[in-house]
Amino acid sequence: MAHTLPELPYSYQALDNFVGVQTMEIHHSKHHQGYVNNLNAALEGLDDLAELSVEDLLRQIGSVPADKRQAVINNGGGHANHSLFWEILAPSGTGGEPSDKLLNDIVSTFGSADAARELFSTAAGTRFGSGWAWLVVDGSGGLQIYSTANQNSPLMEGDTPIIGLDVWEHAYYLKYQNLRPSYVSDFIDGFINWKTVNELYASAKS
Ligand code: MN3
Repeated sequence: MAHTLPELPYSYQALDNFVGVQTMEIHHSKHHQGYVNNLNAALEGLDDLAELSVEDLLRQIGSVPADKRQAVINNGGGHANHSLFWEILAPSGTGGEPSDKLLNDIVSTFGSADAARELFSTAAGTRFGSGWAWLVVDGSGGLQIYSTANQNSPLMEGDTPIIGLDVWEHAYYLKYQNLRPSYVSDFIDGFINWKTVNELYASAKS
C-alpha cells in the first residue's frame, strides 16, 4: 500500500494571512508530494516495511536496511512531519485554546505558558539551517520542547510530537524572508489548531 499525500483540512487560501497562498500550495503539492514519492521509491521491494504507517515506520527506523535508512529518515520524516503540520495549523480565529489539562501540564513542566513560548521560539529561531521545532510527549509521558535538523522526526526517539513547526526556508520565505522570528510568533499567536493539539495530547497520554 503506497503512501499518499493527505488532503489539507482547509483551502490553500485559508492560510493566506499566515504564509500566503503560493507558499501553502507549493509546500503541500510540491514539497510534501516529493517526500511521499521518494518514500515510496525507497520502500520498493521492502514489502513488510511498506505495510507500516509512516509513524510506525519511523518508530522502527532501526529495522530499515542500512542502505535505505537515510532515505526513509529524510522522506518518511518529511511525510510524517508535514502531515502533522497541516493538521495542527488552523485559519486565524478558528483554532480554539489549549485544554485545561494541557495548559496545566505546560505550566508545571516549563514554569509558565510564557516560558514555554520562549523555549519554543528559541528552539525554532536557533535551529541552524533547516529543521523543525517541536512540543512532544516523551516516553515517560512528560512534555519536552526541542528542535531537530532536516526532516528528523521525534518518533525515531520514541517521542510523540503534538506541535511541529517547519522552519525550512521553503515554509516561510516568500512572506517573511529573513524574519524567521516573525513567522514563529505569528504561528504561536494566531495559527495553531489547539483543538487538534488537545486531542493529540490526550491520545499520547493514554
Ligand atoms: Mn516543509
